[in-house]
Amino acid sequence: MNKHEWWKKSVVYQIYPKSFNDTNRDGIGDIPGIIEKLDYLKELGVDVLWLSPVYDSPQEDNGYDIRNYRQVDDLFGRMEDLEKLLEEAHKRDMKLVMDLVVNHTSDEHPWFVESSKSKDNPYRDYYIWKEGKENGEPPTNWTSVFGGPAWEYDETTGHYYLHIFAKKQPDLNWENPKLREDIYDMMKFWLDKGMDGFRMDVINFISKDPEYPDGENGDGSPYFMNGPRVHEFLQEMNQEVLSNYDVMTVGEMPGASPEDAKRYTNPENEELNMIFTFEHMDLDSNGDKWNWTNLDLVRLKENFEKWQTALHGVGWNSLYWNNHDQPRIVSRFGDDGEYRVKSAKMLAICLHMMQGTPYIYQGEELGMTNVHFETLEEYRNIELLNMYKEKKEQGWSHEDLMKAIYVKGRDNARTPMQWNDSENGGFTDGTPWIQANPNYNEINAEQALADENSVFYFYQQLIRLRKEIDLITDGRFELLMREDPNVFAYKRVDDEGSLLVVCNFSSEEVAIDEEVLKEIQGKPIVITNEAEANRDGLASYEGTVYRI
Ligand code: TEU
Ligand code: CA
Repeated sequence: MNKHEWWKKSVVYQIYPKSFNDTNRDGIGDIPGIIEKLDYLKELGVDVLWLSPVYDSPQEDNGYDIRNYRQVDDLFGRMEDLEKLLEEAHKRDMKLVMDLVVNHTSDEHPWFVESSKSKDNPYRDYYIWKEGKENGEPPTNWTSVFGGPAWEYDETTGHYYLHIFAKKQPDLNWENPKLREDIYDMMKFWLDKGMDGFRMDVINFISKDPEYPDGENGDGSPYFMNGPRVHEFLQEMNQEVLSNYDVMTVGEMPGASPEDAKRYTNPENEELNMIFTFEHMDLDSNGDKWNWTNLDLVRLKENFEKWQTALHGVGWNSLYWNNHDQPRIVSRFGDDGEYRVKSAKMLAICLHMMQGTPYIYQGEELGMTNVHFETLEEYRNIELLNMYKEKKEQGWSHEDLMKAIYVKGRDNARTPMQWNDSENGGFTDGTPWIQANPNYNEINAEQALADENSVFYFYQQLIRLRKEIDLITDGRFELLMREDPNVFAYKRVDDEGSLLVVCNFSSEEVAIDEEVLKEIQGKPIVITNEAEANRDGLASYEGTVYRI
């Protein structure tokens, strides 16, 4: 590992600013609110902070629709606040990574306003405009990720523009070299301020199939992802911008396979440091994410094994259970009732002992859970609100829809961070933009900091172990007990020895395979969530790591 690869030994903490900490009582988290909590984050021990977008935006998709890339949204504060945050983070030896959303902008971005004016406007080719089909239908049958067609007809010029996400999020045309230059300049603007890198939103969507064929899956995939020029664009971006700074990059990439990931993250290709895969997040649904099913642990294990093995010695993995788009992991693959604390710790062990850079999403370190709002009116997220309408028309019942929202809705991740047991969990003294999860009385940072057995201190310990034990960063991955439906067991191996990780994903006591048992008998424990570890089997939701 060379010194520029500091991100291999780092743990990243994702902040969703809108829901983190409000200081001016408008019910919306803000940058001064983040500064206030830097010591808390330092105490946790994370190395890098990733901020979801704080740029000027009409907030159709909570800032993933950017109107001005070089300005901070008033909602969150001013540029001086952001500069202060950067300075204060650096003072504490933490890095700050920005969200880079360049597959699309807001339709209120001046580029788009110009682009829509006429077919010969100088900004016309900044976006993807096409004529409709002869029969009057949109250019392709692609649908938007947020429902409805991915094309919007524009009266002024009689053409359609492409929006893979909301209507208010038109896709940029990366085929246009002028657009690319403008993006690179904007990236330099932030890196010259001292920012430490970027998380790149749906960055594998920037190259589309130039033929624009109709999609076979009814949604346009695979034609809008991993297109023919994506590697070329990323290499150019690296050449023009990234290679001149000591920064980290992580590309969010729905629909990327381990083979794709090898190309994106192999340092020889000079593209990105790592990517976010979606494969492990899609295992508990059938196709459409709202058609949820229970998790089959055997498939989850296979999937991690595939990624761990494919990228070992070639590229680099990111490791995550949670982000602002995903339900809370303790409610999803753990138990948010009786075994909340225990299962949250087990899940943390399971992920953090793998090879890659772990990401912690705000509140994960407290074992925060999914939310069950009574009425649809309490929800805010555009994706789930659109989905509700669309599926209602298709005949889904209200009950089934609410259930799907409880299990899969993105607002599960977006309820306010729970700081203490005062009103709104201490997030705001005003009216929060989205209600707090009522369990803040019991689950909150103040409580966690006062309890030495909390999930918080467990994460702290895991982060520390990563600094102490090189095997965690470097070792190769070997899956054990492959067919077992409840136990996720694996080894991390190098020349010096190995770590053996056993995790019970069930509330039952379960047995361990003979061979594994032999290996761990009497061996020192590195970390465990179980007081009586090292018996013949595993207790409910036990997670234990042995040094072999
Ligand atoms: O997400 C990309 C993405 O594909 C998700 O929309 C995902 O499919 C969905 O959340 C599953 O429910 C990124 C951002 O993380 C997300 O917040 C944005 O809404 C989206 O891009 C558009 O910028
Ligand atoms: Ca505020």
